[in-house]
Formats: sequence, structure tokens, C-alpha cells
Amino acid sequence: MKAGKIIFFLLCLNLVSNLAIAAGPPTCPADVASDCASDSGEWKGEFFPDIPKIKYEGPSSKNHLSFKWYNAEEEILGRKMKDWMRFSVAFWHTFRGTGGDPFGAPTKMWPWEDGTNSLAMAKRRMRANFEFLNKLGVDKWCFHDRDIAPDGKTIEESNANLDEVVALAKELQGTKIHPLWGTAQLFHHPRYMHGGATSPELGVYAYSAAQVKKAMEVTHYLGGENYVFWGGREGYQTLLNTDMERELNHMARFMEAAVAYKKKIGFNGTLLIEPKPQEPTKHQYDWDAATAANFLRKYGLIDEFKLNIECNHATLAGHSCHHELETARINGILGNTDANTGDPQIGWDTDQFMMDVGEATLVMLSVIKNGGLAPGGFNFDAKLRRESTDVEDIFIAHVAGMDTLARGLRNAAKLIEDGSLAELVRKRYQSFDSEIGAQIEAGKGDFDMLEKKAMQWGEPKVSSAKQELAEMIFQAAI
Ligand code: XUL
Ligand code: CO
Repeated sequence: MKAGKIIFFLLCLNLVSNLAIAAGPPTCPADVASDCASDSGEWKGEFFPDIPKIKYEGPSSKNHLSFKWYNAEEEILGRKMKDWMRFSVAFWHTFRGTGGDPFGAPTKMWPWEDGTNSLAMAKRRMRANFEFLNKLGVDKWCFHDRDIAPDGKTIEESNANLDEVVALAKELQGTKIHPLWGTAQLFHHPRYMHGGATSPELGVYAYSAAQVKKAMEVTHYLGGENYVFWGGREGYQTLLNTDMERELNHMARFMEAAVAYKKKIGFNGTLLIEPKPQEPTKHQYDWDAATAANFLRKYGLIDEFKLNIECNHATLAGHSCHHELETARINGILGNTDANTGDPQIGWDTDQFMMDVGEATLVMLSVIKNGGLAPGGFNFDAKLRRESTDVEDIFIAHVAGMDTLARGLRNAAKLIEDGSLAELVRKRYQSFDSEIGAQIEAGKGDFDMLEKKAMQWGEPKVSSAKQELAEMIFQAAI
């Protein structure tokens, strides 16, 4: 054979063997076989060998693996940026997201994945999580029980799996890292098809309680600062077969039991309800912030819970994220933000990283007015697009998401320091700064007195809303 032919033959052989690897059942990745031992779940060397620790380089940097706006130690409005933001990585998207959708197969098979949902794989993934957090410079993470450890055949087996992975997570956390929040996944398994706390089946209600009990225990053990309830299946498909009143009463009883258990185990974290109007059910009971607040007030739970506002959930409910944050804030229950965004042309929960500086500025205006979110923070409940498949894309997405919110913080601070927007708002209501206005606001504005005043004053002068001026001031700051 001539040299050219030999090279061609070798190339073909290589292609065939690569195809065989791609098509065969994945075990330990072929190209890094020497780096891992699939039976122990151990992984030698780094998961992200090509990624350096991400640093702040300022807005003029062209390095996509650097922060341009997020400078953790810098003070804005008298507080370090890291303390305003309190960023967290969502384990389920970042380490369990595959890029699969209802029409297509997974597109992401990270080098450390072996294609199984084994305990060994769960531990290896946990190691990847902590290397990622350390390189990104983020000291909080969020998880569902079932993302981090495989489900077992019985509650006992699931709990044992969870304990094993949680023990490793505790060791890898060290002293600096801990969960922003933990939660129980009560929506994937078929037993939860009618809901968990709102299932008509008593056995499912009890199973849900057992799962939440354990998830609260491990969140507490790991030093978690909050615990989340997202009721993905707590809702209905049709009211023809649903006793909505009974289901809501059951959900309240479940939340009361969670409060009692939190106190029993000495968990001081905040309990958070995460509203979402629909998806996966047609109608979810925690529709939006106002609906969740009403539920909490009706059942006397308003002092025991706060809300976790997710921006993409806000838009699904027909609101802006700003509206949901403000609704939670003025009700005294803004506790956390699941920082993501939707797509204006798509009607479902796309869970994208927030990249719009205007949206981030509005979010930060609310957060500043709230005095921050602690012990809550910003959890990146966001995933890479299906078509983003490089390992470095995981870093790029988080860096861009962190920078966008950091830019929002800087802009919001500029707007607050400038004061002209606040002045515009103050002026709109200045007639209420009068003696009669103060009387009304103090609850002493009875109709007899108001009728007399209306007759005395005659036709009121109504001023311009100055919307375009407000928008001009806002745009100038971003
Ligand atoms: C689903 C969602 C969840 C919750 C936690 O839309 O946001 O991931 O944040 O269960
Ligand atoms: Co969420």
C-alpha cells in the first residue's frame, strides 16, 4: 500500500471506531478512560481542565471567561456585590440537564457522565459540581433530592442513596459552600401524577410527607439557608373531577406539618413557596405571588413562609418579573429569586439565563428596596440552550448571567443615587402629602368629609403621568 492509501485506511479505521463509541452504550468515556474508574465513581484529575478560575477583569476585557461587571468585593450602596447577589448554581439544570426535548434526544453528554443513574455516577457528578462552584467563585448551590441521588425502590432505599451522596457533598462543601436551598422533587415519579400534597390518594400524601421530611433533614444537615416548595403537580387538569377546596385545605395542612417539622429539627432556614401558573398542570394552585400570598394569609401561614420568585414563571402568569417581585415585597414576603428569563416569542418555561440588562435593572431595583434577599439569593434556575454543547458553555452562561445581574445592580444604584425617578414618582402623589391626604392614609377619610371637600374644591386638576420621561430616565441609566 502507498503511504497515502495507508493514511486513508487508518483514518477510516479511526472513524469507524469513533462511530462505534458514539453508538454503543456509554460507560466510562473512551477518550478519558484512564481518568475514571466507573465502579467507584472516583475521577482523577480535573473535570474542567481547560477552564481557569474566573476573575473580574472589568468591562474592557475581551476574555469571555472573566467577569466584566461582577466584582464580588466591590461595594455598591454600602454593601459588597457578593452580599447583594448571593448567587447559587442549580444542580438540576447544570449537572442533570441533557438538552433532550419532547422532539429530540439529549445533545449533551458531558465527559464525566457514564450514561447511568448509578450511585457512583451521582458521586462523580457531585465532585464536578464542587469543582465548578470553586472555579466560578460561587459559594451556594440548590438541589432537588432526586437530582443528586438516584430514586430507590422503597423510601428506605431512596433515603439511603441520598444519605450517601449528601455525606460526600458535606465533605466537598468545606466550610465556605452550602445550599441556598434544597427541595423535594414531587413531580417526576408517576405516583405524583395527581399531585403530592393535593393528590386524592392518602398514600401519596403520606409518601410526599416522607420525602419532604427527608429533604428538609438533609438541607438542614448541609447548612441550607432556605427550603423550597414548588408545586409542579399541585393543581388540576379539569374541575369536573376535582374538589379544589379539599385539595387546597390538604395543601395547607401539609404546609403546617412542614412548619412544625422545621421547628422540631431546629432548622432555622426560610420556607419558600415558588409560584408558577401552569406547566406541567393546566392550573397550578400557587399561580402567582398574589395568589400564593392569599393562600398563606387564608391559612394563617403568612409569617412562616416567603416567596421564591422565578422570572420566567412571572411571564407565564402574564406579569413581569418586576411585578412579581414588587407584589412579594409589598406583602413582606420576598425571600428569593430564581434568576432566569423566558423568550418573548415562546409561551413556555424556557429557563434561559437572564441577559437583558433592562430586566436585570428592574429586578435589582426591587431587591434593593427589599434591603437585599438574604438569607435568600439569586439561584440560576436556568439551562443552556439545546444547541449549546461545549463544556465551556456552562461557564459562559453563568458568567454572562452573573454579569447581567451585576450590571443591573450598578444601574439600579445609579438610578437611586440620581433620584430623579423617585422624585417623579413622589410628585405624582404629592397631593396626598397634604393634611387631608394624610388623614385618608391614616384611615380617617370618611365619605361625609370627602364629599364636603369634593364640593369645596370643585373639578380636580389632573396631572400628566410622565411615562415617557420615566422611561427616558430609566433608559439613560442602563
Ligand atoms: C420548575 C422550577 C423548579 C423549582 C424547584 O419550573 O422552577 O425547578 O425551582 O422545584
Ligand atoms: Co425555579
